[in-house]
Amino acid sequence: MKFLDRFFESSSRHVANTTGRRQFIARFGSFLAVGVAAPALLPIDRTGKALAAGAPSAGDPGDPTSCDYWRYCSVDGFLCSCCGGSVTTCPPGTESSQVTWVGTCRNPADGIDYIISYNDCCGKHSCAQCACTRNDSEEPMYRPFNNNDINWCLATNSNVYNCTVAVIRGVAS
Ligand code: ABN
Repeated sequence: MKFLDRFFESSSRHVANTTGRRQFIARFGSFLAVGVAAPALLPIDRTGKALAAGAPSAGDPGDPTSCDYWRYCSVDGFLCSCCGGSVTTCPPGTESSQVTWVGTCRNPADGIDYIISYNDCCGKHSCAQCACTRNDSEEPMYRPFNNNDINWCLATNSNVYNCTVAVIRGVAS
């Protein structure tokens, strides 16, 4: 604490001696503002929040265990909601891929197009339940993030593909 006292005293004196009072207050003010604002600018992993994204406010019609469910408009794989997980959560013992492909699906409840990411859940074994392949807005393999025929279990502990979740990432403009 003494060190801090001495540091602030000497730096305050230095600034006060070499500048005018108004300049000193202005500089001290910007120093405080940076200290308060900086933590807000630090990078934050928002994956958890995105994975927890809930239903659109107008409603989320349909059955997430059915391939007809609106969020699956560009899915290719096994539906995690049939594999012990849900439409947004991986089954216990599996891990969500952080790299993924995205599609745009229209929610029939509000007519809005949403960006959906299809994260593969990785580990254990292939779920092999509720196989679902729909290709709305899918693009060829040379645009991999818009292609659904890829095993995205790449940067995960296991490369074994288990099933796929469909997470709303935002509204398509
Ligand atoms: N992303 C689903 C998937 C996994 C393995 C093979 C093809 C597609």
